[in-house]
Amino acid sequence: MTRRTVMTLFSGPTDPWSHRVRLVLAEKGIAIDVVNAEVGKLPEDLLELNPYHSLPTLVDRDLVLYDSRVIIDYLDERFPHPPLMPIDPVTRAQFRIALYRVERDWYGMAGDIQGDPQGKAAAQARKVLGEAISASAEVFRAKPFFLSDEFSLVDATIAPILWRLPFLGVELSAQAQAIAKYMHGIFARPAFRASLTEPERSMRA
Ligand SMILES: N[C@@H](CCC(=O)N[C@@H](CS)C(=O)NCC(=O)O)C(=O)O
Repeated sequence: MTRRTVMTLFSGPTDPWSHRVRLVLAEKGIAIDVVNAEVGKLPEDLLELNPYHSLPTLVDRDLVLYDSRVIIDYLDERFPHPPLMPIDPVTRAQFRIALYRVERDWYGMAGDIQGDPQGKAAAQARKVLGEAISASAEVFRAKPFFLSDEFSLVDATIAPILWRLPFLGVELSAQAQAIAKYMHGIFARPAFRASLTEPERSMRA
């Protein structure tokens, strides 16, 4: 096995779960070796390290982490500045519920679309995902970030899905201007630009 001296992230170049980890790394300015990988053709050393053979996977010396949520929680604790979660227990719990729902619902539906774009499930997922995101517009009206004046792990989780909407064929309702404004702000961040791979960049030409 190759000796890795810095942290390594095995990342899918178009995978939204990998994208949120790349975004957290960029927001915190963490230097890391990003290795592009593809499920089904994973490097030999990764197959040994991660029993689920999934992306993303983070290797930090002897520590091997998989599941993007475990990875971003580790990064936020290991590199506390800037903090990407609120301090107060009630607000933390609200942010965790938001993460849970976006992971389950939005990522779930995006996965249904990407898995079989021409299928029946994809057509239904496009409609339901568009409605779900549009219905959340109110949340983005009052503050520049998700219920906050600061960028958080919730924003890092939402942004990869919003970036992919045209690519996924998902449309938002005309009433969702607050989301358009939110997207504009997030996508203009230098860290967001830095988080994008080449194929992701071309999802919004
Ligand atoms: N909950 C996981 C989901 C990641 C995921 O679904 N990754 C896909 C790549 S898009 C994968 O590795 N699939 C192969 C597998 O799980 O066997 C996470 O957050 O990391």
